[in-house]
Amino acid sequence: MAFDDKIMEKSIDPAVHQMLDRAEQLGLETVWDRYEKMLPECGFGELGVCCRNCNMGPCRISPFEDDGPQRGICGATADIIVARNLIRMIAGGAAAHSDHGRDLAHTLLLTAEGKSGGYEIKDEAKLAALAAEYGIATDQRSKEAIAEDLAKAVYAEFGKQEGPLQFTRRAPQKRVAQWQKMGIDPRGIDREIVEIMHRTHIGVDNDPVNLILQGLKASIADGWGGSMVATEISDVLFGTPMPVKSEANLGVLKEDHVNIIAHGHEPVLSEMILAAAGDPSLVANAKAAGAKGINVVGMCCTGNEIVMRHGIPLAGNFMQQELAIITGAVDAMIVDVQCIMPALGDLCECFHTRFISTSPKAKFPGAVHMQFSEESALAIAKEIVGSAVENYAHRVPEKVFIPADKTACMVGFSTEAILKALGGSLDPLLDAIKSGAVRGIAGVVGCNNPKIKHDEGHVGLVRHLIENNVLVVTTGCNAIACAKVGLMLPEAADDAGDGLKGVCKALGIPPVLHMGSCVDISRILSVCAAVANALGVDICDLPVAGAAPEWMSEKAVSIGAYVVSSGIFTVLGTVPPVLGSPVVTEVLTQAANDVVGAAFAVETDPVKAAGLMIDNIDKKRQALGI
Ligand code: XCC
Ligand code: SF4
Repeated sequence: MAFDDKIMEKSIDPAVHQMLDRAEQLGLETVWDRYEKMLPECGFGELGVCCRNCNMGPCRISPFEDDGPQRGICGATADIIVARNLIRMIAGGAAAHSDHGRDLAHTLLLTAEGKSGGYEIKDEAKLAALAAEYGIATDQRSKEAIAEDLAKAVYAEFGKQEGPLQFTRRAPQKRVAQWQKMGIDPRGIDREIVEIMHRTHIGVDNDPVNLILQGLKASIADGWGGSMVATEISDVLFGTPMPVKSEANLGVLKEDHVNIIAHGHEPVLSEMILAAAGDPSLVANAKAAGAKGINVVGMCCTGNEIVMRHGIPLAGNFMQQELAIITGAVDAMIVDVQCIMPALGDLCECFHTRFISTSPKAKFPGAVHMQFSEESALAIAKEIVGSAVENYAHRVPEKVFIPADKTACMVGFSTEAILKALGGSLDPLLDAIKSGAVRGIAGVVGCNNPKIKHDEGHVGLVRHLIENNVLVVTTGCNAIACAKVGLMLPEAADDAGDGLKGVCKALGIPPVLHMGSCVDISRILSVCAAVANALGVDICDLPVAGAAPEWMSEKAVSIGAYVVSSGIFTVLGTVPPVLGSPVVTEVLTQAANDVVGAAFAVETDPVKAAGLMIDNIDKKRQALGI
């Protein structure tokens, strides 16, 4: 189906085209409309040169050297203001990921103490491995006793005053030594975030380089701290993902079922929603109401968490959350935290959809708040699902329009699953890299952003990489974009270059491996560390690269910072608000190489961005002599 250019240019996804057309017919506003109304966006903001850190201001620095203020009222230059703003974004992102990790640690502790309402320890092997990493005795001890010690140990990582963070020691020795030399080996997770807030208060740290170093330090505490805790403890509680088949895109909604979308981030909620949706009495209620059953689907990173562990279908990525409501077929949109648009409330009022918030940390206009608590998790989840079932009767059939589009995918490539696919050791992968069949590995991650044609940045970049024999690992909204276009099927190997194609066919894996939600970028770090350790080199020596083609969130800024801090060259597809500072721009794109062995590049054209990544991979191959 073809629509007018105004619709076609917004996304590459046919489901999105149909839903935007539908929105237009119904006179409904979406994120794309609000983006257009916002244009031109604030030029000072784009450059990062406005400051509101004290009430002498707000101040903004003129981009023209001979016209307008060159200093804030306190005397801060553009370099200082840009650096402060940037690391405050890192603080926001690191806080979000880490608070997610903290919630998992809390749930593990409650579960170990027998106080949680429905959780169990599902992966004892992982529990034992993590206990060993923390030096916790496992011999002759119950899993609850081990889990209690582990939960307390990881819980303590957040409030620690002195380092190191245990998981940072997964990094190669050389990497840790470099962090120590640069003073960016994090102490406690919370401590580094708090120190950003302190240093960026008026009149504290006014050296742009010193500010950025603290930003890197806090970001490492996210990637190798809070995010890694979130991933590892989720695996202990809910199981380590293994390959599983599923489907992606709005076509996973079912006209004849109660449709529940779990949207947000933390599996603590979504796992229980799933459990509740299987409750025979709720299913019976759904049937009594005339539905064939209860259909739970996921959105954004919550979607990634439950597709990886249970094969629950993915309804879509960030830019599709409003479109899902506009199908008129969603009986409940259940959310927890992060990436949930406050616009959903008004939109749900145009349909029968019940918008249910659950976290004490995240309330929304127009939402019904049904507060979730780990202590009575299953009972509350049943109430929430019950409310969705009850709402099915209010669905207006004339308002239902579900696009048919959905694509099969194979997901669930945790580090453990990748090792298993390789036959238990990294060697086949290392051999394929050495022989050149696999040129290198790229981590492609991150959000959607209306500044970029939806999913084009993601898919264009990933396709170019696999055509050039670069194996892609992905998380977040990029993963969902790839799933929707069929890149996560073993058959997609046919779209890859000959070398990668051969390797994928031999192993029966897709050329694009879904490694999970955004906190699961920590899985990518763990794989990189394992490969570097196996080769006896640092991560910055590996033929790997990272990209966030359509990033928008503060979390993505923290991710970019820790990926670069880990030694991985990273290309950003939307321009970060730093160009107002020559110093900050230079540090991020050049000087970072001397500090952490990697730097950022900005490239909005996806094919050119892939080209930069391939160049970097080739350079590393050459240096390794392979
Ligand atoms: Fe959010 Fe995690 Fe970005 Fe997607 S990729 S828009 S952060 S859901 Ni994390
Ligand atoms: Fe202006 Fe300085 Fe206050 Fe920022 S901290 S608002 S630059 S006076």
